[in-house]
Amino acid sequence: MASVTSATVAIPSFTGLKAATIKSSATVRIQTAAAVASPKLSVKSSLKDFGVVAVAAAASFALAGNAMAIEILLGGGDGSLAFVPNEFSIAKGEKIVFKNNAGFPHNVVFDEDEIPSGVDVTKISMDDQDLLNSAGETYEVALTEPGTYSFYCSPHQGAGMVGKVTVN
Ligand SMILES: [Cu+2]
Repeated sequence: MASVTSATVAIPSFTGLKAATIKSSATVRIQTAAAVASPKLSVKSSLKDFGVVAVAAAASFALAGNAMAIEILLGGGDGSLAFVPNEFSIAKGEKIVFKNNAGFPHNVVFDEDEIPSGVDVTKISMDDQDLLNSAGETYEVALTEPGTYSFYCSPHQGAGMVGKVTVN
């Protein structure tokens, strides 16, 4: 306690300007950290909202029979832990509707190392902890950057529930 006090007193009297500079840069660092943290939180909550909207949107797709969407089943009819189909191509902007079919819970997480550069993996993936628990539940995403994307189901990645989509 005594040494801290003497140091605090000593620095400003030694070089007051330098101490002030250090102090202000420390403040800037804290503000930067807070600024980074809060958008991350809002991205997460907006993804949750998006999931709710996606379920409603998928229902109207089925009714309208919109050609600009592809449906990928989560879990095969034979009980396999797989995306069906697990490799496909789509036009950019075309919606992918992942639909819970069997063997759930499933989710859809893109591999950050196997997507086109510049694409934010958090904006196209479900949260790692988020799961589709009942039949017919959907997760919908549109990919706008051409390239190859790998994705997986986090509970079943080890069982080979992985897929690949090429966006043209
Ligand atoms: Cu799965």
